[in-house]
Amino acid sequence: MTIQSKEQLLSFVSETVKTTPVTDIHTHLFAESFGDLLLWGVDELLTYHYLIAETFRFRPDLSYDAFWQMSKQEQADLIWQTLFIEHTPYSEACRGVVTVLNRLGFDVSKRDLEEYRTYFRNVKASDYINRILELAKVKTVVMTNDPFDAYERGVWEKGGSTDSRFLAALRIDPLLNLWDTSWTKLVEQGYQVQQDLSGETMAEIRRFLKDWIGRMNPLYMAVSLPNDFAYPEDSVRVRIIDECIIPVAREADIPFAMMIGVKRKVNPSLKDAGDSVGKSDIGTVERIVSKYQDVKFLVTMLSRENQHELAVTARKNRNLLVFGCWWFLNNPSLIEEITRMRLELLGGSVIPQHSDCRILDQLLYKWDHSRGIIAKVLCDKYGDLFDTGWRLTEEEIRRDVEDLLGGVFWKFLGKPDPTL
Ligand code: RAT
Ligand code: ZN
Repeated sequence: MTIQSKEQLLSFVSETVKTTPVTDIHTHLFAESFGDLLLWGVDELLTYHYLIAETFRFRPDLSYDAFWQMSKQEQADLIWQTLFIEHTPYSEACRGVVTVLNRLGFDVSKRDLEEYRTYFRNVKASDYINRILELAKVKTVVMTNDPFDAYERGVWEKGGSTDSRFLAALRIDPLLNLWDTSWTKLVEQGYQVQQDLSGETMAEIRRFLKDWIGRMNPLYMAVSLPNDFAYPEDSVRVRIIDECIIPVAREADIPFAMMIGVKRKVNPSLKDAGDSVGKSDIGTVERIVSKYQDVKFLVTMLSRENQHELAVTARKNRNLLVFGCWWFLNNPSLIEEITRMRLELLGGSVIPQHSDCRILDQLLYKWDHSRGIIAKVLCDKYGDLFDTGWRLTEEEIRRDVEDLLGGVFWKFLGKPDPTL
């Protein structure tokens, strides 16, 4: 049906973005069969590493050791007191907790942490997974699966995920970023590799990757890379990319996802919260994606400064799909700016957002907040067309939104969306 008035257009777009089910292409969530790796509940929400970093800013006298020695509940109490009671929770990560509690039906004006805890003590994981995925309208979650993690390996040996809503991504950070310590872990898993990459090492790394691809059936292989990642370069990392990752990605026909721009451990005392951001050289992305045009690359970059040139690079290379507003970019002001710019340069050939959730409940806020912004940008773009006399049908808007919230990803993979 063709939409005739601007008012009708804007309300249809907002409603469609709000209700269209999402494929969340990068999270740190897990299916229930992964046991303790799946995090959920209010104490996990409050001890999210984004909030830990914010708490230390208001607690100059708190020693790092003292904090890490506390129980999870004590940490959560301190974070709640510091960020939600003694200050107003308007940072994006704090606001997220409030959005989640509100969406779960709590009266947030009471600020009663014990009431939230009581609720969570009485919920079963499987029911909660259903409730959150339904409320957040997330149909598929892509996990981050680490073959170097002994506990997780055990889960895969028992069959991995039996829940079709949770799909795998093979994460290989240690292989590319910490070879000096990770090569022995390959040896422990039965691969004949040498630290100096000699002998059968490259063939064995390929065998390792292919074995894990066979076990996990991942949608892509992924790595986070430092801001000074360079390509080409005379380094172990680049040799492994050229001789192992690229040929295996090509053969398995899965993309290589590069998440570029992290400065790991700028403050190691903060643990997971101690990583930072640095600007990267877009030339590195340009060179690798144009050298391997028959391989697919999913790329996100962490620095705001790299966003425009990344979108331009995607215009030149159809084997490059830009995704998400990652980590420190996952803030309303930046999501809006970046989404607007990407839609202007790339139309709908982009994945505007992923959640990066570490705690199941966060799906509620990460997607609610992002959907609102994506809708706003789309309303502007459709509105501009409307003003010229261009008319859209409801079906066309539904198609566009479904593409942005998952379709583009599945088409890029060359796989049917399993939920359709
Ligand atoms: O956003 C985060 O929670 C970060 O700590 C990282 O996990 C990042 O998203 C990554 O995937 O490396
Ligand atoms: Zn992540």
